[in-house]
Amino acid sequence: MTALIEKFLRIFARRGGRSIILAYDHGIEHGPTDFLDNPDSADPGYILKLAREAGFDGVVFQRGGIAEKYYDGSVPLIVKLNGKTNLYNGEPISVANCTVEEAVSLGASAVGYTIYPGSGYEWKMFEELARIKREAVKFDMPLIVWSYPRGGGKVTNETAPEIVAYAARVALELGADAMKIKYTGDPKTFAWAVKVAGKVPVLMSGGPKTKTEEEFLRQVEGVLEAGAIGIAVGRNVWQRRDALKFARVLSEIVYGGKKVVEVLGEVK
Ligand code: FBP
Repeated sequence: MTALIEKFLRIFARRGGRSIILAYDHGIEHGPTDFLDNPDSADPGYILKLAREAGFDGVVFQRGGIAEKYYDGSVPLIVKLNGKTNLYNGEPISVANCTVEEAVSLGASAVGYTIYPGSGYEWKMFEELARIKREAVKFDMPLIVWSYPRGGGKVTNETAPEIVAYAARVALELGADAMKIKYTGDPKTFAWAVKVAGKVPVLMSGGPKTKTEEEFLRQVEGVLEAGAIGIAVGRNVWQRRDALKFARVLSEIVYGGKKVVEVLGEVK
């Protein structure tokens, strides 16, 4: 275990080594349509309050619009250093809009960076990530890599088990101190991704809101069973009308070690 992985776990996995991080970079990644299901979620202040009241380990914000203007220090912050919009239609690429030094000055406890392995611009993101890694080490900041294979003509299914495992391995090899990867859909194949991630803690990325609460809770149960330390999710929490109630049920599973069957009564 490296010192930066230990630091990440100390801050973002405070309870039994388990972690729930609330992702909120969707305003740039998908646009405000993501906020329509629960209009309160358009307000970053609401997201901070939600994370705090649910007792989550952290929030993910972009630097400018959000971290600079809303962050109040009440929940550990991960500043997402790069981002792209949904309006962009080319080969997947996401470039930095913030440095590690700037993230530190915004109060961040860790930084995040997305790579799209397989993209025609993979080399560009890998190069930038290498620079960021050097800077992160200098500033003693854990680096969380969002590893989402995409583009280039070879990635046809982002959640195929071999693709997710490849995503995990790439994040390990490029120096991630924690990683966020998509769920393969079953614990057995996800366990392989966790294994090839080596010493790097794995968080599941949520994806679009599932039809039922139970469906998402089963995914969470599956990733924990597979050895992931937790989840770094957005839409599946704050798009729900009763987001706080759902967040608390998630906590019972992730931190409390409960099974889905034990909490189903609370979400029905
Ligand atoms: P969700 O839980 O809402 O999927 O958020 C996780 C996340 O990684 C966000 O940080 C990011 O905005 C989004 O997914 C990007 O998703 P994609 O590129 O797959 O549309």
